[in-house]
Amino acid sequence: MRRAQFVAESGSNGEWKRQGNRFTGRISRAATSSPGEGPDDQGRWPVEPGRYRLVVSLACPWAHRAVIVRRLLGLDDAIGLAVVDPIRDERGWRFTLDPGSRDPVLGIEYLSEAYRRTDPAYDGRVTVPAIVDTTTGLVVTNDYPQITLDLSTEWTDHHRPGAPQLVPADRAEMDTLIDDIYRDVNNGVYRCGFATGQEAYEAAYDALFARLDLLEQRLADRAYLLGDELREVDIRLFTTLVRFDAVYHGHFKCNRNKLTEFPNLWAYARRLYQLPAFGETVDFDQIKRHYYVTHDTINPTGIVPKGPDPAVWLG
Ligand SMILES: N[C@@H](CCC(=O)N[C@@H](CS)C(=O)NCC(=O)O)C(=O)O
Repeated sequence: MRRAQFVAESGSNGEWKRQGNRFTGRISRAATSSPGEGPDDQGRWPVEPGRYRLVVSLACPWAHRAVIVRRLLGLDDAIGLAVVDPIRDERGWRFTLDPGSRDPVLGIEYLSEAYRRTDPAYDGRVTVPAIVDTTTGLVVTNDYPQITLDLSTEWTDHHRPGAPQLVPADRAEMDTLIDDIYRDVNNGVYRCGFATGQEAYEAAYDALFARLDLLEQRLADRAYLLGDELREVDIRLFTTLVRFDAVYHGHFKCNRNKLTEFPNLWAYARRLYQLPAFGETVDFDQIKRHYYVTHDTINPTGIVPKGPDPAVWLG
């Protein structure tokens, strides 16, 4: 068995098993604590515009979801955004894009400082996205699947007029699709890329392309995955699709097809890209540098490929 990128998350057959999310606080309209207070006895923090900071890397597909949802819902003024350098050093995600290399609101140089303040014993990977409380400096949540759902359902009082309803009243169909896309596509590309056994890689690859084939068929007669309306699940698929040809096809060996070779998926992804909340939040330079430079077991030279030409997204 070869050396894994993340040894603690590798199974005995070389399959990749993502760590769980350590902080699962919720910012909720049902919180019983008053403004300025900490979480209530059920771990719910009060909804308060201006209080919380969403920490992201623009490279990261899980964080990118939250960036898009915040923008679509018009929560830009209600929830601050902190963007880390796409390249971590030995202490992890750092605020080197900010003046003085510190987040101007949280006053920290590394995201790990907030994690450690919240749980001094934490020894897992320090991950984005995370929401940090600016009054205490504590991490409220790094539970990325819940973060975007809560922006839709708990922050409605602060949405812009006409904001899309990303979470439908009846969630059953969307939740099934979200699970399938997470397993086979969002996390599937990582299971290809981080596999250290041939069989584990091939199983992930087969599941990934079988799912993309189904999604390609699904999009033959509809604008969005669930019909005529843009939903949360579209955002979740988009953040993987937009990275596909630039990173996953080569770096993670997801190379049966390029995205541009799936007519319906490609048209769909480009249509989304042309909406400002999507296209204006995509940073191909940060995306490519993050993956190709930081995964040194997969790409030991750290060379970042020049292509593909991002202009294809505008056609
Ligand atoms: N929280 C999840 C997903 C979020 C995630 O993986 N974020 C990546 C960036 S795309 C990250 O922060 N990685 C930090 C690291 O690997 O040390 C996890 O723990 O795997």
